[in-house]
Amino acid sequence: MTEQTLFIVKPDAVARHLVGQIIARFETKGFKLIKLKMFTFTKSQAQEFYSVHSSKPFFGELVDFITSGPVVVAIIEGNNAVATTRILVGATKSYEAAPGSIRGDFGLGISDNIIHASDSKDNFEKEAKVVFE
Ligand code: 3AN
Repeated sequence: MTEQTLFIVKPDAVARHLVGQIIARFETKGFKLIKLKMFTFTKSQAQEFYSVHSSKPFFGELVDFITSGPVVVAIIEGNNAVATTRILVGATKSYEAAPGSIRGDFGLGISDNIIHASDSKDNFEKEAKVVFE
């Protein structure tokens, strides 16, 4: 079923000049780019974006990291976009992510884990509002 999702190339990956390679993975897989933007999160935008994690011990670290430099956010469209994107992204802890996944191939960190992707249609809609409106 054709649907949309959102991913964010995080500050670590932008700083390491991985933007092109990461976007290419989604285009090669068959997804269509719908929106693309480079920007830097403000603190309040980051707190809203990650509000589902506000009670977690790593919330402060998460907000500090995502606001630490520019990010690239994309909305993509294609078959089964939400779940398939999560497979392409890989496990949260990059050092455990499977080779072949984006985190598995490009990083070792947890906060600095290369890429964010919406984990549901509801969260995609909420996240798209925070970053594009
Ligand atoms: P994912 O990004 O794989 O959906 P979530 O939703 O469990 O992972 O966590 C959101 C973000 O919070 C992760 N991308 C990661 O940057 C950060 N995070 C998750 N677990 C930890 C942790 N134990 N320590 C520090 N940061 C974490």
